[in-house]
Amino acid sequence: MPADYSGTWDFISNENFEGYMVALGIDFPTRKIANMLKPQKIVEQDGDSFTFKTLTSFKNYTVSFKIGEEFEEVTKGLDNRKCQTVVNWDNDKLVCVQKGEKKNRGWTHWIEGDQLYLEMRCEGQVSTQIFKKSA
Ligand code: VL7
Repeated sequence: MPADYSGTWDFISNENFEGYMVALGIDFPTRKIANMLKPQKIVEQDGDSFTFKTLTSFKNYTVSFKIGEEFEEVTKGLDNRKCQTVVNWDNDKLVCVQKGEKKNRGWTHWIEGDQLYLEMRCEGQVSTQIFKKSA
């Protein structure tokens, strides 16, 4: 049985989101707003098929994928780049590689207790967000 990510997860904390956004070339006013946000993650999981919704009062972002199947991701409303994206299991972690203009871009999700972790990587920057399972 793979890990179960499904559910609603509420933001707890952010580390170096600023550095990650700078690496993505996000402009200063947008970063100022984005740094204030407390995103909610809504995850739908059906076997190896996933939908991740990131919801905020400013912008929303949704991505759907199947484990091991590369697809074209357009980060619409974020940095608006095209990536060749693939997500794989690493034991119970979900490891995403976003091939494109930016080097070393991707993210990893894992669960510890009732907390959902997200590490986002771009160029040399690493940002970690923590979420708590919604009541
Ligand atoms: C997606 C934002 C910064 C633009 C707005 C910030 C609002 C909320 O990679 C992500 O999620 C994955 C893993 O859960 C699934 O897609 C995080 C948000 C990253 C990057 C760009 C700042 C403007 C963000 C929609």
